[in-house]
Amino acid sequence: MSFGDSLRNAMERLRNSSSLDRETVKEAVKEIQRALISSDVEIALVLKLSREIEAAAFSDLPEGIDRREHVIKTMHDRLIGILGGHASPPEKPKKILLLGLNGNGKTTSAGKIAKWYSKRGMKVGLIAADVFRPAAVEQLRTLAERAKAEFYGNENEKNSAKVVAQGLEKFKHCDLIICDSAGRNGLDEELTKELKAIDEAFAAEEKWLVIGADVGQVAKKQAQAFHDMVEMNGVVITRMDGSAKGGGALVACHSTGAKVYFIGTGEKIDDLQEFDATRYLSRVMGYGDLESLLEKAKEVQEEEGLDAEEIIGGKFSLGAFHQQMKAARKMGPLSKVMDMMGVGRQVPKEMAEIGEQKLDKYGYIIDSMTAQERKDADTINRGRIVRIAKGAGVTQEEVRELLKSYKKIGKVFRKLGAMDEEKLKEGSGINMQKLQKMFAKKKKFRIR
Ligand SMILES: Nc1nc2c(ncn2[C@@H]2O[C@H](COP(=O)(O)OP(=O)(O)OP(=O)(O)O)[C@@H](O)[C@H]2O)c(=O)[nH]1
Ligand SMILES: [Mg+2]
Repeated sequence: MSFGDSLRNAMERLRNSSSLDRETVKEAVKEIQRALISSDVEIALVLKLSREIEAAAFSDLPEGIDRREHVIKTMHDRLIGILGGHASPPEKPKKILLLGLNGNGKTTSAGKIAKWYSKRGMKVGLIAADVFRPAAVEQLRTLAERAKAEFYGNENEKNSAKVVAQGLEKFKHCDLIICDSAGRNGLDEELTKELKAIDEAFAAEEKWLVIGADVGQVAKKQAQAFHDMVEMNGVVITRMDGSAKGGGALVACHSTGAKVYFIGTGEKIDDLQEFDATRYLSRVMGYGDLESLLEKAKEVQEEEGLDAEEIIGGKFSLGAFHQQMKAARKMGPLSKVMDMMGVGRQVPKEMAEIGEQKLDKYGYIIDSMTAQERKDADTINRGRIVRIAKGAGVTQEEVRELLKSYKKIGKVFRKLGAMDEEKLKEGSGINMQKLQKMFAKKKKFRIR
């Protein structure tokens, strides 16, 4: 069972039990322990958390406070606590040094962070201080272009501290300078020496460790070592989009006192989000992350001139379906969007992974329909399918496939209770307010 599933089970066990006896609390605590341990959280911390929850469960409560809610709230708050709460990234940092072991995502994150700040109006310069891997300079140069940031690298210089000094000289006019350093397989003497030299030359106030969500048990050791080496004070956790949920890495980094500012959620330059433990918890537990989704929708809206309501709200007709699929793809793979809505698991795989080409075809098919057909898919009979297929230049099978997909997605939303059968027929299916209400309902027992 996954990290999130176990946590959700524990919460629901408490919520649904007829009486809140010692046995129920113990079972729920056990479930939480399993979730944390399987996510590589240190045993000592897990035990401390368990004791706190059990103590809260059977302490004397002031009158008027419901014991069940009190336990659930304690559990939720303690989990948020060990995950690190929320720390907004510094608003106007001057220099950021990125550190980490091989392949954890430093260079990719350097590009993402550059774009994040340049979108917020800062002039950003990127320095490639990785003189260790020949391709590293080129990798960062390409990313800098995408991030609309300036770039400095020097393939002929093998002393990384010198490259840093040259970069600093070149970027005097920049608001923010980000320095990408080289990784090594292990925390050896060579790496320590090099990073200390870079640190001295760069003299950044922000030193961020970049660490993959999938590093497992060694997260604690790595975080501590980098902390001791250069007093790193910030963290970026990458590969949060993978199967590892990063619980161990989060807890480990938080325990060094460094703040987790960002999480990487994919390989693309826009796949970077501010970290917020409450949202994170809600998402891994499968309750969705509507706030992140709305933020994404807003960005797409601004960049592409699309209507946010159309993207995740609006009428659920075939026309809107196509719009939504198109817009959703701009926000990332549909599977990820669905995850953020908390319905990831319920969406058929073939739908979640729908490709660009197929989406284009769907567009032609929908264009060949009459307004009435677009509004009410039930009116599309065999004869109409033949006509639509001809008009769109596709096979009848493809038209049927689109109709099937549309119905399946409709079912998912219906199941969520975000819309009812009658409303669906009227074509006023999912709307944002309803979705929000639904999330509010789910949030209720989280007691914020
Ligand atoms: N899925 C996913 N992949 C990522 C993420 N961040 C980085 N990657 C991938 O991880 C791999 C390594 O990323 P790099 O940025 O080159 O890592 P690095 O730490 O600079 O590596 P070295 O310079 O060799 O030490 C690349 O294939 C990236 O595309 C993320 O958030 N999600
Ligand atoms: Mg690199």
